[in-house]
Order: sequence, then C-alpha cells, then structure tokens
Amino acid sequence: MDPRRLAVVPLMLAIAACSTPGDSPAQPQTAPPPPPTTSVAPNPNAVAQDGRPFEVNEVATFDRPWAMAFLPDGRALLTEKGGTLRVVDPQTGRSTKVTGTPEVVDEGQGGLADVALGPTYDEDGTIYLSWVEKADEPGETRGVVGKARLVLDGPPALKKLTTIWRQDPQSGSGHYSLRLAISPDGDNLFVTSGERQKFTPAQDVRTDLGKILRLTLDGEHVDDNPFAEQHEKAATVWSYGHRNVLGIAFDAAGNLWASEMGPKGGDELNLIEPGADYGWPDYSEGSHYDGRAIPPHSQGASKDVVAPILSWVPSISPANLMIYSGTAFPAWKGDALIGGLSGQCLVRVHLDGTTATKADQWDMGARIRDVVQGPDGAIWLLTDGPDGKLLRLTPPR
Ligand SMILES: [Ca+2]
Repeated sequence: MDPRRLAVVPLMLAIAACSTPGDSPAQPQTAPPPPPTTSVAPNPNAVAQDGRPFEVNEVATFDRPWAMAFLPDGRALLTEKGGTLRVVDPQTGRSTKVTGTPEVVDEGQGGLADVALGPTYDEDGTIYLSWVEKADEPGETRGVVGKARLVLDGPPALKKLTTIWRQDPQSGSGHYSLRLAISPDGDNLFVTSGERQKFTPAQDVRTDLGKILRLTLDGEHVDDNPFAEQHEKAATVWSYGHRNVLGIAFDAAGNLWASEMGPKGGDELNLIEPGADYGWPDYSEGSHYDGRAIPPHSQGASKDVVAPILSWVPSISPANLMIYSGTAFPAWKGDALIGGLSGQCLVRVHLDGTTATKADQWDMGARIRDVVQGPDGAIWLLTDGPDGKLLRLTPPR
C-alpha cells in the first residue's frame, strides 16, 4: 500500500474534526487532485439548447464570493467578502478554509477582495490579497494589499502575512476597487485604487484615490513611474482620473486593459497608458445620479483626457475583466470577457491590437462578480450575493 495514503487518513480525520458547520468536507492536503485535462473538443459553431455558445454548470455555492485564482495543481483560491479565503476543488466544488487570513471590515462594498498568485508562487507560495481595514481615525477605512505564503502541505494556511500597501483613508464604504494584476515581466504589482466616492481626489496625483498604481512586489513605488519625481505620494501612480476600476488585465502583447464603473451610465473599457488622465470626475459618458450632466471625454481632448475605448450606456456595472487565452473557445482567443453586476451579463469584447469592438452580451440571470479562465480553457464565473454560485462554462457538446 502506498505509505502516503496511510498518512492521509488521520490527517483527513483531524481536518474533519476541526471544520465548522457549513464547511465542505476537507480534502487531503498531501494528495491534491491532478490538474484537469481538456475533455471536450472545441466546436466553435456549437450552441447549447438555450442558444448560447456555452453550457453552464453550477459547481458550488459560497457566501458573497468576490474573486478566484487558479493554483498550478488545478485547485483554486476563492475569496468571500466576509473575510474567508478557501481552497476549492473545482471538479467537486468542495472547499477548505485557509487559516491565517486578515481581519477585514465587511461593510458596504468593503471586505476581503482580490487574490492573485505572485510570480514566485511555484518556488515560495507567495500570494497577494486585498481587503478593507479600519483606519486610525474613527469611521475611516482604507483598502490594503498584503503578501503571504500559502502553505498547502497540511491544513491550508497563510504564513508571514504582511501588509505592503495602504490606501489613503476615507469615511464611507464605497469605491475601494482593489483589483490586483502582476505585470507580464513579473516585476510589478498593479493595484486599482478607487476614488472612495470623493470625486475630485481622482485628479490629484498626490493621493492614491482614483488611480491605477504600479508597485514593486513589496508594495513600494517604482522609480520610473510617471510622477515619481513630482511628489512622494505620487510615486506609486501609473494613471489617474479613475472612478471605480474593478477589472484589470494584461493582454498577450502586454497592453494593460481596465474596466471601470461609470456613474449613471458611462461604464468604461480603457487602454491604460502611463501618466494618462482618464477624466473622472470632470468627464464621463454617463451622468450624475441626481441627473446633472457630465461633459463627455471628447470635451477634454484639448487637456489630453483619454476617452474610453468602449463605454456602456445604460450601465452594465463591470465587475471584472479577463483576457481569454485558452483553446476551449478558440474563436475568443485574445478577447476580453467582462462580468456585469447590474447588467447580469457576460460580455465579450473583441480585441485587435489596441482596438476593441463589442461582440456579445449574454444574459446570465445573475449579477456576475468575477470571470476567470481555468487551466483547461473553461470559463469560470462567480455570481454575487450570499448564495453566490461558482459556474463553469464549457463549449456545448
Ligand atoms: Ca473615463
């Protein structure tokens, strides 16, 4: 008998004894499941019975899931807004809580947010997390980013969790943003930092509100950032004039794309250039919620305001975006997929170099919080809310 199996059984019993109600049965940590293999031959012309070019399978349910990142062994990390980090087996939907997670402020739009694997994950297990914490002044909160080592050769745990970046604190509980992306060269961490519903700070490069930031892997500013020589607080800023950027992704050519929540109408897909002004709160394709008009980006052209590549009126509320690189849906390779919250939709945008065209918008019947590509090229969605679903999209058979 494989001696490893003898070691696994008592470990499983120990984990099961420790699990709290609502936890799925624990998985043996010493024997992770093998990576899934592609079992479905792509057929770009196939449609499911409902006419959509994919089949939807519900795999599991979570409490307000927010983000997901696949691990090299085929499992995935999944955040729940209330503060729980889980290791999920996407083949079975079973999951195990990760210990050592930070204390989060779970209010309004704040909570545990994004998760991303560091470029050295294979060697040292480094992952990045973003969440919201209490700030020093009463009633103020801020987004933060932390770095930790994920240990999986026992009950899943975070070790050496350290906070490496803190957002300027504000009152209120909206527009934190807090999406994470590692640059293609593995040298930098990009963080989206929302304007916290304060509007004008988005135009001030001396605050990190309403910005996309470029940091070192330890959360420091980068010396050749566009405003590094202007002001200490501006040294982390990569682009500005943003409202609430919940999607950020690099394409295969290294272009950085970001999806941004507009006000009433005017959601945006932007191509991010260093040092550029994306217009908020002075310019938008939408209007204020009280009905006041906002000039369109074209009126800011003389001030070098960068207009979105695409915009949506009425809003779809883009929650995340990813660039598809798999083979399961070959016709979509290189395209952007965007999940819509209020739009309850999955959107495909055809990308060709730096141009973008709206291609598809599929009704999903639920608010879509995250869109992730699996190792086999399947597309995984998280729906929003207390019974948020993990959905697997595969080509119709
Ligand atoms: Ca804009």
